[in-house]
Amino acid sequence: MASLHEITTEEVASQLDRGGPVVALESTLIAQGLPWPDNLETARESEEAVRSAGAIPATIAVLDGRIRVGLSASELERVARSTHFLKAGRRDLATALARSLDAATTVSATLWIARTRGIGVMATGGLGGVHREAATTFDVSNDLDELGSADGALVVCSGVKSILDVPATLDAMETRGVCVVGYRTDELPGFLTRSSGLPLESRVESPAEAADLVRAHRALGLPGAIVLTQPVPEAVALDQAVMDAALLTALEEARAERVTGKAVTPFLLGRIRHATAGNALVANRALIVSNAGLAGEAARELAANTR
Ligand code: PSU
Ligand code: MN
Repeated sequence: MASLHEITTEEVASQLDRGGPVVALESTLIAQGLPWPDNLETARESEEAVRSAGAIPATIAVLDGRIRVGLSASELERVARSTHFLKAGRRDLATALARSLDAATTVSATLWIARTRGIGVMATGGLGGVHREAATTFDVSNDLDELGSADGALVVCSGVKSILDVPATLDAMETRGVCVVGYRTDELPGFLTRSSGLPLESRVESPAEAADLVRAHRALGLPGAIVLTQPVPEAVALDQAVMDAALLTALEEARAERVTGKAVTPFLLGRIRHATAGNALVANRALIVSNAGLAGEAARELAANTR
Protein backbone atom coordinates (compact mmCIF):
# COMPACT_ATOMS: atom_id res chain seq x y z
CA MET A 1 0.00 0.00 0.00
CA ALA A 2 2.61 2.56 -1.03
CA SER A 3 2.17 5.66 -3.12
CA LEU A 4 4.31 8.70 -3.71
CA HIS A 5 2.69 10.51 -0.81
CA GLU A 6 1.60 7.74 1.46
CA ILE A 7 2.35 4.35 2.99
CA THR A 8 -0.09 2.11 4.84
CA THR A 9 1.47 -0.89 6.59
CA GLU A 10 0.63 -4.32 5.21
CA GLU A 11 -1.00 -5.28 8.50
CA VAL A 12 -3.39 -2.30 8.53
CA ALA A 13 -4.17 -2.56 4.81
CA SER A 14 -5.12 -6.23 4.97
CA GLN A 15 -7.19 -5.72 8.12
CA LEU A 16 -9.11 -2.92 6.36
CA ASP A 17 -9.59 -5.12 3.28
CA ARG A 18 -11.28 -7.80 5.34
CA GLY A 19 -13.39 -5.24 7.25
CA GLY A 20 -11.67 -5.98 10.56
CA PRO A 21 -11.40 -3.48 13.43
CA VAL A 22 -8.69 -0.81 13.20
CA VAL A 23 -8.04 2.06 15.63
CA ALA A 24 -6.17 5.18 14.55
CA LEU A 25 -3.84 6.70 17.17
CA GLU A 26 -2.48 10.23 16.95
CA SER A 27 1.20 11.14 17.16
CA THR A 28 1.22 14.72 18.51
CA LEU A 29 0.80 13.44 22.02
CA ILE A 30 3.92 11.32 21.43
CA ALA A 31 6.11 13.97 19.78
CA GLN A 32 4.91 17.11 21.56
CA GLY A 33 2.53 16.11 24.36
CA LEU A 34 4.62 13.82 26.58
CA PRO A 35 8.32 13.80 27.55
CA TRP A 36 10.85 11.10 26.60
CA PRO A 37 10.78 8.17 27.45
CA ASP A 38 7.22 8.23 28.81
CA ASN A 39 6.02 9.12 25.32
CA LEU A 40 7.41 5.96 23.72
CA GLU A 41 6.18 3.78 26.56
CA THR A 42 2.71 5.32 26.29
CA ALA A 43 2.63 4.89 22.51
CA ARG A 44 3.62 1.22 22.84
CA GLU A 45 1.15 0.57 25.65
CA SER A 46 -1.63 2.22 23.61
CA GLU A 47 -0.93 -0.03 20.62
CA GLU A 48 -0.87 -3.01 22.98
CA ALA A 49 -4.21 -1.99 24.53
CA VAL A 50 -5.79 -1.84 21.05
CA ARG A 51 -4.43 -5.31 20.24
CA SER A 52 -5.62 -6.78 23.55
CA ALA A 53 -9.11 -5.59 22.63
CA GLY A 54 -8.91 -7.52 19.37
CA ALA A 55 -8.25 -4.63 16.98
CA ILE A 56 -5.24 -3.47 14.97
CA PRO A 57 -3.60 -0.13 15.90
CA ALA A 58 -2.66 2.38 13.19
CA THR A 59 -0.52 5.15 14.63
CA ILE A 60 -0.54 8.02 12.15
CA ALA A 61 2.27 10.47 11.37
CA VAL A 62 4.13 12.02 8.44
CA LEU A 63 7.69 10.79 7.84
CA ASP A 64 9.89 12.37 5.16
CA GLY A 65 6.84 14.00 3.63
CA ARG A 66 4.80 10.80 3.36
CA ILE A 67 1.61 10.10 5.28
CA ARG A 68 2.08 6.96 7.33
CA VAL A 69 -0.86 4.84 8.44
CA GLY A 70 0.64 2.37 10.90
CA LEU A 71 4.23 2.62 12.11
CA SER A 72 6.92 -0.01 12.70
CA ALA A 73 8.56 -0.23 16.14
CA SER A 74 11.56 1.76 14.96
CA GLU A 75 9.38 4.40 13.29
CA LEU A 76 7.39 4.79 16.50
CA GLU A 77 10.66 5.33 18.35
CA ARG A 78 11.72 7.89 15.73
CA VAL A 79 8.56 9.90 16.44
CA ALA A 80 9.14 9.63 20.19
CA ARG A 81 12.78 10.74 19.97
CA SER A 82 11.94 13.60 17.63
CA THR A 83 13.01 17.13 18.41
CA HIS A 84 12.30 18.72 15.04
CA PHE A 85 8.88 17.31 14.10
CA LEU A 86 6.26 19.76 12.90
CA LYS A 87 3.03 19.70 14.93
CA ALA A 88 0.62 19.21 12.07
CA GLY A 89 -3.07 20.00 12.20
CA ARG A 90 -5.19 19.17 9.16
CA ARG A 91 -4.29 22.41 7.41
CA ASP A 92 -0.55 21.71 7.78
CA LEU A 93 -0.59 18.38 5.95
CA ALA A 94 0.00 19.79 2.48
CA THR A 95 2.98 21.78 3.75
CA ALA A 96 4.48 18.68 5.37
CA LEU A 97 4.10 16.69 2.14
CA ALA A 98 5.27 19.40 -0.23
CA ARG A 99 8.37 20.13 1.84
CA SER A 100 9.14 16.48 2.70
CA LEU A 101 8.95 17.15 6.42
CA ASP A 102 8.58 14.93 9.46
CA ALA A 103 5.37 15.79 11.26
CA ALA A 104 3.32 14.51 14.16
CA THR A 105 -0.42 14.68 13.57
CA THR A 106 -2.90 16.29 15.97
CA VAL A 107 -6.47 15.07 16.37
CA SER A 108 -7.63 17.13 13.37
CA ALA A 109 -4.99 15.72 11.00
CA THR A 110 -5.15 12.16 12.38
CA LEU A 111 -8.94 12.00 12.19
CA TRP A 112 -9.03 13.35 8.64
CA ILE A 113 -6.37 10.88 7.45
CA ALA A 114 -8.02 7.99 9.27
CA ARG A 115 -11.59 8.49 8.11
CA THR A 116 -10.69 9.29 4.50
CA ARG A 117 -8.85 5.96 4.41
CA GLY A 118 -11.66 3.93 5.91
CA ILE A 119 -10.67 3.93 9.59
CA GLY A 120 -13.73 5.06 11.52
CA VAL A 121 -12.40 4.90 15.09
CA MET A 122 -9.59 6.83 16.76
CA ALA A 123 -8.32 7.45 20.29
CA THR A 124 -6.51 10.30 21.99
CA GLY A 125 -6.06 11.90 25.41
CA GLY A 126 -7.86 15.23 25.38
CA LEU A 127 -9.29 17.17 22.46
CA GLY A 128 -8.19 20.64 21.47
CA GLY A 129 -10.79 23.39 21.51
CA VAL A 130 -11.49 26.97 22.49
CA HIS A 131 -8.61 28.52 24.45
CA ARG A 132 -9.37 30.66 27.48
CA GLU A 133 -8.44 33.92 25.82
CA ALA A 134 -10.04 33.06 22.49
CA ALA A 135 -12.32 36.10 22.68
CA THR A 136 -9.26 38.23 21.96
CA THR A 137 -6.72 35.76 20.49
CA PHE A 138 -9.12 33.72 18.28
CA ASP A 139 -7.14 30.63 19.38
CA VAL A 140 -9.57 27.84 18.56
CA SER A 141 -8.20 24.40 17.66
CA ASN A 142 -8.64 23.00 14.18
CA ASP A 143 -9.80 19.84 16.00
CA LEU A 144 -13.29 21.33 16.36
CA ASP A 145 -13.91 21.88 12.66
CA GLU A 146 -12.62 18.44 11.77
CA LEU A 147 -14.86 16.90 14.43
CA GLY A 148 -17.76 18.79 12.87
CA SER A 149 -17.16 17.22 9.48
CA ALA A 150 -16.01 13.74 10.50
CA ASP A 151 -19.07 11.84 9.17
CA GLY A 152 -19.83 9.49 12.01
CA ALA A 153 -16.26 8.72 13.02
CA LEU A 154 -15.86 7.66 16.65
CA VAL A 155 -13.28 9.54 18.74
CA VAL A 156 -12.50 8.18 22.20
CA CYS A 157 -10.94 10.67 24.66
CA SER A 158 -11.11 11.95 28.23
CA GLY A 159 -12.92 15.12 27.27
CA VAL A 160 -11.19 18.29 26.22
CA LYS A 161 -7.95 19.52 27.71
CA SER A 162 -8.65 21.35 30.95
CA ILE A 163 -6.26 24.13 29.91
CA LEU A 164 -9.06 25.25 27.58
CA ASP A 165 -12.28 27.14 28.14
CA VAL A 166 -14.13 23.85 28.62
CA PRO A 167 -17.76 25.13 28.63
CA ALA A 168 -17.09 27.19 25.49
CA THR A 169 -15.52 24.14 23.82
CA LEU A 170 -18.55 22.02 24.66
CA ASP A 171 -20.81 24.69 23.17
CA ALA A 172 -18.63 24.89 20.06
CA MET A 173 -19.03 21.13 19.62
CA GLU A 174 -22.79 21.47 19.89
CA THR A 175 -22.75 24.17 17.20
CA ARG A 176 -20.83 21.81 14.91
CA GLY A 177 -23.18 18.88 15.48
CA VAL A 178 -20.64 16.78 17.38
CA CYS A 179 -22.36 14.09 19.47
CA VAL A 180 -20.66 14.02 22.90
CA VAL A 181 -21.28 10.88 24.93
CA GLY A 182 -20.25 9.91 28.47
CA TYR A 183 -18.77 6.45 28.98
CA ARG A 184 -20.31 5.35 32.29
CA THR A 185 -20.59 9.00 33.32
CA ASP A 186 -23.23 11.76 33.23
CA GLU A 187 -20.64 14.53 33.17
CA LEU A 188 -17.94 15.53 30.73
CA PRO A 189 -14.67 14.14 32.12
CA GLY A 190 -12.12 16.80 33.13
CA PHE A 191 -9.12 15.28 31.26
CA LEU A 192 -6.66 14.77 34.17
CA THR A 193 -9.52 14.97 36.70
CA ARG A 194 -12.59 12.74 36.70
CA SER A 195 -15.16 15.42 35.97
CA SER A 196 -15.52 18.92 34.58
CA GLY A 197 -18.86 19.40 36.34
CA LEU A 198 -20.57 19.90 32.96
CA PRO A 199 -23.55 17.61 32.32
CA LEU A 200 -23.80 15.43 29.22
CA GLU A 201 -27.08 14.39 27.68
CA SER A 202 -25.94 11.07 26.33
CA ARG A 203 -24.41 8.14 28.17
CA VAL A 204 -23.48 4.54 27.32
CA GLU A 205 -22.50 1.67 29.60
CA SER A 206 -20.57 -0.63 27.28
CA PRO A 207 -18.62 -0.79 24.01
CA ALA A 208 -21.62 -2.55 22.45
CA GLU A 209 -23.90 0.35 23.38
CA ALA A 210 -21.36 2.80 22.00
CA ALA A 211 -21.30 0.83 18.75
CA ASP A 212 -25.11 0.94 18.55
CA LEU A 213 -25.03 4.70 18.90
CA VAL A 214 -22.36 5.03 16.21
CA ARG A 215 -24.37 2.83 13.85
CA ALA A 216 -27.50 4.95 14.40
CA HIS A 217 -25.53 8.14 13.75
CA ARG A 218 -24.05 6.68 10.56
CA ALA A 219 -27.39 5.32 9.37
CA LEU A 220 -28.81 8.82 9.58
CA GLY A 221 -25.87 10.17 7.60
CA LEU A 222 -25.16 12.86 10.18
CA PRO A 223 -22.02 14.86 9.43
CA GLY A 224 -20.35 15.24 12.86
CA ALA A 225 -18.16 12.91 14.90
CA ILE A 226 -19.26 10.91 17.92
CA VAL A 227 -16.98 11.80 20.83
CA LEU A 228 -16.98 9.07 23.48
CA THR A 229 -15.58 10.50 26.70
CA GLN A 230 -14.08 8.25 29.35
CA PRO A 231 -12.85 9.59 32.72
CA VAL A 232 -9.20 9.08 33.71
CA PRO A 233 -8.81 5.91 35.83
CA GLU A 234 -9.84 6.71 39.40
CA ALA A 235 -6.62 5.51 41.07
CA VAL A 236 -4.47 8.09 39.24
CA ALA A 237 -6.95 10.96 38.72
CA LEU A 238 -5.71 14.37 39.85
CA ASP A 239 -7.43 16.09 42.72
CA GLN A 240 -9.47 19.04 41.42
CA ALA A 241 -7.91 21.60 43.78
CA VAL A 242 -4.37 20.47 42.88
CA MET A 243 -5.22 20.68 39.18
CA ASP A 244 -6.80 24.12 39.49
CA ALA A 245 -3.78 25.55 41.33
CA ALA A 246 -1.27 24.06 38.86
CA LEU A 247 -3.26 25.34 35.91
CA LEU A 248 -3.59 28.85 37.26
CA THR A 249 0.19 29.13 37.70
CA ALA A 250 0.84 27.60 34.28
CA LEU A 251 -1.53 30.05 32.58
CA GLU A 252 0.22 32.98 34.30
CA GLU A 253 3.61 31.67 33.19
CA ALA A 254 2.41 31.30 29.60
CA ARG A 255 1.20 34.88 29.62
CA ALA A 256 4.43 36.19 31.18
CA GLU A 257 6.56 34.30 28.64
CA ARG A 258 4.27 35.32 25.78
CA VAL A 259 3.74 31.75 24.60
CA THR A 260 1.30 31.70 21.67
CA GLY A 261 -0.18 29.47 18.96
CA LYS A 262 0.82 25.82 18.70
CA ALA A 263 3.29 26.13 21.56
CA VAL A 264 0.58 26.91 24.12
CA THR A 265 -0.74 23.38 24.71
CA PRO A 266 2.68 21.64 25.08
CA PHE A 267 3.91 24.51 27.30
CA LEU A 268 0.94 24.33 29.68
CA LEU A 269 0.99 20.53 29.88
CA GLY A 270 4.72 20.65 30.71
CA ARG A 271 4.25 23.21 33.48
CA ILE A 272 1.35 21.25 34.99
CA ARG A 273 3.47 18.08 35.04
CA HIS A 274 6.18 19.96 36.88
CA ALA A 275 3.80 21.59 39.36
CA THR A 276 2.16 18.28 40.25
CA ALA A 277 5.48 16.45 40.79
CA GLY A 278 4.73 14.11 37.92
CA ASN A 279 1.22 13.12 38.99
CA ALA A 280 -0.19 14.79 35.90
CA LEU A 281 2.12 12.66 33.77
CA VAL A 282 0.92 9.45 35.43
CA ALA A 283 -2.71 10.50 34.88
CA ASN A 284 -2.12 11.57 31.29
CA ARG A 285 -0.40 8.30 30.41
CA ALA A 286 -3.10 6.19 32.04
CA LEU A 287 -6.01 7.92 30.34
CA ILE A 288 -4.39 7.73 26.90
CA VAL A 289 -3.84 3.98 27.23
CA SER A 290 -7.29 3.26 28.61
CA ASN A 291 -8.91 5.30 25.82
CA ALA A 292 -6.97 3.26 23.25
CA GLY A 293 -8.31 0.08 24.87
CA LEU A 294 -11.90 1.32 24.86
CA ALA A 295 -11.54 2.41 21.23
CA GLY A 296 -10.31 -1.10 20.40
CA GLU A 297 -13.35 -2.65 22.08
CA ALA A 298 -15.76 -0.30 20.32
CA ALA A 299 -14.07 -0.92 16.96
CA ARG A 300 -14.38 -4.65 17.52
CA GLU A 301 -18.10 -4.31 18.31
CA LEU A 302 -18.62 -2.16 15.21
CA ALA A 303 -16.84 -4.62 12.96
CA ALA A 304 -18.55 -7.66 14.50
CA ASN A 305 -22.05 -6.36 13.98
CA THR A 306 -22.34 -4.24 10.88
CA ARG A 307 -26.02 -4.09 10.16
N1 PSU B 1 -4.06 14.57 24.26
C1 PSU B 1 -3.05 14.58 25.19
N2 PSU B 1 -1.94 15.33 24.91
C2 PSU B 1 -1.83 16.09 23.74
C3 PSU B 1 -2.89 16.07 22.78
C4 PSU B 1 -3.99 15.29 23.10
O1 PSU B 1 -3.16 13.93 26.24
O2 PSU B 1 -0.80 16.75 23.54
C5 PSU B 1 -2.76 16.88 21.47
C6 PSU B 1 -3.76 16.42 20.39
O3 PSU B 1 -3.00 16.08 19.26
C7 PSU B 1 -4.63 17.63 20.10
C8 PSU B 1 -3.66 18.75 20.35
O4 PSU B 1 -5.12 17.64 18.79
O5 PSU B 1 -3.01 18.30 21.57
C9 PSU B 1 -4.36 20.09 20.46
O6 PSU B 1 -3.42 21.09 20.29
P1 PSU B 1 -3.89 22.61 20.05
O7 PSU B 1 -4.50 23.02 21.37
O8 PSU B 1 -2.63 23.37 19.74
O9 PSU B 1 -4.87 22.61 18.91
MN1 MN C 1 -4.31 26.30 19.17
